[in-house]
Amino acid sequence: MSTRGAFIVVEGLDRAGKTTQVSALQTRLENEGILCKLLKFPDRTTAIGQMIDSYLRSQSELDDRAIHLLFSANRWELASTIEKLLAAGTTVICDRYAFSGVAFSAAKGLTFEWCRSPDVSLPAPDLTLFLDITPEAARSRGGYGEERYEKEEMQRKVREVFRRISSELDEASWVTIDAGRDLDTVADEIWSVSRPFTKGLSIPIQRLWM
Ligand code: FDM
Repeated sequence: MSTRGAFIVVEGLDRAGKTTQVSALQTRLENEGILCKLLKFPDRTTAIGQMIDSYLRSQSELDDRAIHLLFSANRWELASTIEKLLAAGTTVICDRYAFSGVAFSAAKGLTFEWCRSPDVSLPAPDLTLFLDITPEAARSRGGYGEERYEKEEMQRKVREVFRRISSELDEASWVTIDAGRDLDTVADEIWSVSRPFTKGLSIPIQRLWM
């Protein structure tokens, strides 16, 4: 098999600096001349994404399972794009993915197994960077925003589910980064962990939770 691009997912708690770090990683890749594409979930631009956006901004109400399935459908509508990019040798960086799906819905009380099922067989990340921050550090960064899940109690529960996901995954593909440190230190660690993956991979694209 010829070399393909790597699929790198960045997950994290609110206030962990995820958006900043994802764009710093993209800049470093581009500076190295590595072809890369940045994606973000939820992708609020699609028809499904607009329903998700309205729910997150509390402009509509949806059953917990219905919104969970919409988040998953939003990934499925981009799954073939991700596969094509990887096959063409592009490194795909993704701001949130299926792990957020499980973490937020399980934090609301849905079972872990039920939450995973609609995402089974999506393209699996080769590397997931989990930007971890304590609720106390998040508070010291100015607290949370206005959207539905941006509340301290919810973030605590989400963090617990992320920890469970981390304990059940292969250590090589899931790396927890202490995002409570200064931005440059975190960016350097993200780069040193990601760099080996950017040289291209010769293994087939893996499938989630199979
Ligand atoms: N979120 C995100 C979910 O609940 N499920 C998912 O599958 C995904 C991808 O949506 F609170 C939540 C996480 C977050 C919100 O995220 C929107 P951004 O990164 O703030 O746009």
